[in-house]
Amino acid sequence: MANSPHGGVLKDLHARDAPIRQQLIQESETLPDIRLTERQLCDLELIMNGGFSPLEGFMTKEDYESVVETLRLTDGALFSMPITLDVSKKQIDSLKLAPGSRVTLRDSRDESPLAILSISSIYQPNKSNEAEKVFGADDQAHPAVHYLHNSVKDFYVGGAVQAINSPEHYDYVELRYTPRELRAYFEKLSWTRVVAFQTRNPMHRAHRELTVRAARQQRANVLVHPVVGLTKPGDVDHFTRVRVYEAIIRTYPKGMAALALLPLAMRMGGPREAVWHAIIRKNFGATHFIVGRDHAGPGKNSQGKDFYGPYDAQELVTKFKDELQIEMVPFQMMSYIPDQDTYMPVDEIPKGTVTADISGTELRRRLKTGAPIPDWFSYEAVVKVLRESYPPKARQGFTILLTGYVNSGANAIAKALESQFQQQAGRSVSLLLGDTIRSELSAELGFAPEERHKNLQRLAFVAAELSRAGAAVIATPIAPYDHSRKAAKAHIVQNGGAGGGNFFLVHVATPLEHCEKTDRRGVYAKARSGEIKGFTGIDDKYDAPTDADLVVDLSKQSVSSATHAIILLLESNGLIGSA
Ligand code: PPS
Repeated sequence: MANSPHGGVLKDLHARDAPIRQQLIQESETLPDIRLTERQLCDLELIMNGGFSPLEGFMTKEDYESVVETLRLTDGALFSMPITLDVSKKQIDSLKLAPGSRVTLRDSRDESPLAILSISSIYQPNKSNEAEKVFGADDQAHPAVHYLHNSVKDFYVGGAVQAINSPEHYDYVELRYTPRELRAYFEKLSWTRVVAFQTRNPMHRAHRELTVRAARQQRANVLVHPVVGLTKPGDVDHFTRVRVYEAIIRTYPKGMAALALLPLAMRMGGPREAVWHAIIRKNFGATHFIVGRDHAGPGKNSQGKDFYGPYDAQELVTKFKDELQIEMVPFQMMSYIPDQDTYMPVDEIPKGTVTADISGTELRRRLKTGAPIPDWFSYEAVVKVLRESYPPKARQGFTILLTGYVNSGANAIAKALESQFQQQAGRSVSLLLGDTIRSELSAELGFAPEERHKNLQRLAFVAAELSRAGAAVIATPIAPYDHSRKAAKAHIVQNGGAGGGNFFLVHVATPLEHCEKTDRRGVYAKARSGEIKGFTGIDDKYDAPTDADLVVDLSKQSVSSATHAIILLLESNGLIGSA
C-alpha cells in the first residue's frame, strides 16, 4: 500500500467530476473565462489531480489568511503554501466576478476549458505581509516575492473547482503520472516503501549514490520526482534535465528506482516549501522524502545573506512529522574518495581522507570550455546530454554587430569575416547587411528615429534566433542610437544561447569625412543637397558607442587588419580556435 494522502482522502477531482463532465463542458461555454498564467496552470493541475489534497480549489480569504499566519487551513489541516488565483480589478469588473458566480478556467495556450470555479470569496491580499510570513522577508531578491509584487494581480478569487480537463502536455507524456496513476504503479510493483527525491537540477553520480543509500537504509524503492513546472529562474531547462534523469535512472540497480515528473510551480520558499513538498509526495504515495540542505532555497537576499538557514527546512518538516506521516530522510552530502573509488556521506569520512569534488561553478566552466568531466563525477550519458544543451564556446553561436556611418567600410569587413568563418567548418554563417535587412524585413520602414529603432530590434530578433541555433551572425546596420543598440544587445544576450548569447559590438569608427570623401555612390551628396533627409551624420545624429568591444577605423587600417582584430577578439573569448 502506498502512503495515505494528506487528510486521508485523495482529492482526485477528475474522478469525482467525471459523471457530470459533459454538463460542465456545456456550462463552461456559457460562463465568463479566466485564462490561466503558467503558474496558475501548474497549481490547477495539482489541485485537480489530488497532488494538493486536501485542497479542492483555490484558497478563500479565510483559508489564505489562516495558511499565511499559521500554516494551517481553517479546518486545522496542515498546509504551508498559499494556493491562490490572482485576478485584476479590471477582470473582476468586466467578467462580473462575485461571490456566488461561476467562471471557466481556461488554458491560455489552447483556450480549452479546464475547470469551473465557484467563487466564494474575492479579496485583496496584503502582499507585503504574505512575503514576510510565507517567504520570510519582503525582499524582491527572493524570486517568489519578486513575482508576487510584479506579476501577481491585486485580487485573489477563492472557491471550489470542478474538473473538466487536465492541462494538455506534449513533452515526456509517458513520464507524467497523476497521484492516482503513481499509486497504481506502486501497487502493481508491490512497492510499499518509497523514498521520493525532489530535484530541480541535473543529477550526477553523488545524487544517485545518496538516493541508493537512502533506499537501502530504509529498505525502500526510489522515486526520482523532479519538478518540471516552474523552478528557479536561470535553472537548466526541464527538457534537458529530463534527458539527464532518463540517463541516470538506467544506472540504478535493476527494479530499484522509477522516474515521474511533477508539474509543480516552485516558489523557492525554503522551510515552508519543504513541508509543502512533503505533503505533495505523500499525496503521490511516497512514504519517505529526502529533504535537502537549504531545500528549495532561493539563494541570497538583497543584503547578500542566505534567506534561510541550511537546516531550517529539515527542522520545519521534523516539527510537523506526526501530522505529515511521511518520513523525512535528511539529504546526506556525498563526497568522492578517489583511493577507494567510492562515494561516502561527508560526515562519515574519516579525518585526513583525500576526497574529490566538482562544484557547480567548476562544472559550468568545464561545460563552457569543453574540459573533461570525469566518470567519477558524472555518467558519460549525462555529460553528453548537458554538452548538447550547453555546447562549449567553440561550438556556440555569436553575433557581431558592426555599427558605423554609411560607407564606413562595415560591409567590406563583414564580407571578409564571412569568408574567414566559412573557411572554418562547424558553424553556419549569416550575413545580415544593413540593406538586406531593410529590403527583406523592414521594407515599409523609413529613417525616423522610431523606425530605425524598430529596424534594429527586428535584426536583433533574427540574430538571436540564428545565434541560438549555433550560427555566426555578422550584422551591419548603421545602428546610430545608443539606446537601440543596448536594447538589441539585451535581446541577443538573453535569447541568443542557452547560457546567454554571445554578442560583440564593433564600432567601425571611420570618420564621417572619410566616409563622405570615399563615397562613390553619391549618397552623401544627395544628403548634403537635401534630396535625402535625416541622413546619419549630416542631419541626423550618430551616438558613437562608449561600450564597444572593439573599435576599428578604415581611414587608418585595412579591411584585413580590422578583420583580424575581430578574429582575435573572438579567439580570446574562446569562440573560435581550439576544440
Ligand atoms: S539604421 O539607421 O540602422 O536603421 O540604418 P540602416 O538600416 O543600416 O540603413 C542604412 C542604409 O539606408 C540608406 N539610407 C539612409 N541611411 C541613413 N539615413 C538616412 N536618412 C537614409 N536613407 C537611406 C543608407 O545609404 C544605407 O544604405 P547602404 O546601401 O547600406 O549604404
